[in-house]
Amino acid sequence: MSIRFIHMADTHLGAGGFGNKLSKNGINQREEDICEAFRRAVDKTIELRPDFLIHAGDLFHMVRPTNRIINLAIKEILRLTYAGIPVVIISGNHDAPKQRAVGHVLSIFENLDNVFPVYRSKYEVVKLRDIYIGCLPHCLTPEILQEQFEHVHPELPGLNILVAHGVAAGIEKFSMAEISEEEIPSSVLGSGFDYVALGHYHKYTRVQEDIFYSGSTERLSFGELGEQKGILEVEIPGPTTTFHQIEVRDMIELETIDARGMDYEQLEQIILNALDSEDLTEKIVRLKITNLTEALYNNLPVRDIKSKTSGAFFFKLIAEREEAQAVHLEESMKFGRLLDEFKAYLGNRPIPNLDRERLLVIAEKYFSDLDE
Ligand SMILES: [Mn+2]
Repeated sequence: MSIRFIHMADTHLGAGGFGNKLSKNGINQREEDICEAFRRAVDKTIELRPDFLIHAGDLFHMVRPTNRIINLAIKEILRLTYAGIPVVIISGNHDAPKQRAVGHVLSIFENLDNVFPVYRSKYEVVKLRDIYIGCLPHCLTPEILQEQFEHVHPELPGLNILVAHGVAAGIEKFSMAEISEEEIPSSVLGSGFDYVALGHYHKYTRVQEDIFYSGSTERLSFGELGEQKGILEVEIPGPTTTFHQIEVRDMIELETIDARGMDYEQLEQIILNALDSEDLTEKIVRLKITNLTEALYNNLPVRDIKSKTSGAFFFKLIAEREEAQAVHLEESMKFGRLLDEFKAYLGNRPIPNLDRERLLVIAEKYFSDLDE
């Protein structure tokens, strides 16, 4: 007997980021992007007609998603179960409350047929189509998680899947901010399961031949530049895996500009050429300029950059001084408004001993830092 299922993770419903653009419906467009990626992942799952779907954590981006997001999640999960696809979901670090009394948003799925949420800070085994699915959710404390490791083992004889959310021991390439959190030791991951479905790391990764991260379904940060997003189709015994890519908004990085030895005119021309070198329309774009002298740093052609990048979904400029650490300049609506208010405040107010234009340029930088 063989079983085919979908491994999905880190859908982060409710997350936004990359500016404050609004959709036609007046909702944060990035939040909409992330919902759309989930819808597409569900579409793909239904098209593939698997025996069931496993979601390895962080279905939601936060402990208390908005009503709109909860409604969307229920609708999409029902779309799966109505198509005859049972759903197993475990809690991730983003949707798990820090206090028991808050209650877990995944508990709403207890009320739906053929949806099996595991979120009670303990290891639980769900049996579906004669397959044992061992679920290790995000736990209230690292100590509780440690205790749960002892309960993790395959049920023999039978086919067994382990689902967990955290950092797989022995992987060095983790570069996410939340690294230190939960490490799942090799003794747990390698305890004889036919397949281990992991969540938390956003890059689709084969840890070992039978241990995988499906990755997130959209990009949550510039750290995910260049990564494909999607879901994994898995067949056991084997396992045999097929990655199915989900189309998401483009995120690009322009070639880094090294300003060493340039004068203002040269730098300005090179920046403008760089911004013309690719179509930025509706994309998330980043440009890094390194080795800026103090004088160049304080005189970046901010207005030109702004107008050249106005068609981008979001533009981020990283300007690095010669020796100092990077300072981030961000273009966003919030930034514009704040700066305009500051300009209005300044008005024609006399500023003795200060160059007004220069003050505005510096202010622009501070406001963009605030926006981080
Ligand atoms: Mn996570």
